[in-house]
Amino acid sequence: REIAPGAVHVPGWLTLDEQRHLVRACREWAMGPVPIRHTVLPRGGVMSVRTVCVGWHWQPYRYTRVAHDVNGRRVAGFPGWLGDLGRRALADAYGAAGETYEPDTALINFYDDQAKMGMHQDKDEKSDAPVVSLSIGDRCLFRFGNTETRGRPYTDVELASGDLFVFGGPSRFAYHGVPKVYPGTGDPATGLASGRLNITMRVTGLR
Ligand code: MD3
Ligand code: FE
Repeated sequence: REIAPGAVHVPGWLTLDEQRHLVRACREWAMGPVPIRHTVLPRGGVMSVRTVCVGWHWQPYRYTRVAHDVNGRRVAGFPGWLGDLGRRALADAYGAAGETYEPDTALINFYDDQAKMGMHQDKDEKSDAPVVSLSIGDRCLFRFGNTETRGRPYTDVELASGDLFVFGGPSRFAYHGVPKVYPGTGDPATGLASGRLNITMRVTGLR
């Protein structure tokens, strides 16, 4: 379960009911006030995943309350129940130490059959608090690297629907990516007919 110091994988952590609830919430967030979209990078690249945020809006490479890059509207608030889920996730992955975790933003990524995410570090947060990741829908190949380079050494892990992953301590600033999703491997009973959903909770360190 601990694939590197501070990187803990808990397969099948979410119940089917929790997955259904999250899918329904993500579907509503995807429709506004700031609709889900392919993020455009500063040098013109377009990400293949589609992203919607709650709490704070991530635009490469900063967090704002208002989505200047989409429609100028304020993002939806970060719901209390999602923070509760994050604290429970931390407690279950690490044993105690979840009580004080106060995530204030969630990035929701939707992957269609072709979408992927290149190797990157998440360092736009001004906090070294852990990241909680929840996966729903199709399985994917997740690549967890090192803090020094985009390349080897890395560890490949399959992430499936309901899996929890927590990245803290020395793993918080490691390179990671999603080289591929496996189409048709999800359970439609989650409410997601196809594709993959990933929800990450973070502490921005902003106020
Ligand atoms: C390790 N998302 O949103 S989740 C991202 O599946 C992101 O959509 C991927 O990378 C996805 O930034 C991977 C696993 C993950 C998320 C954040 C991390 C691993 C992480 C932050 C630090 C270290
Ligand atoms: Fe990331």
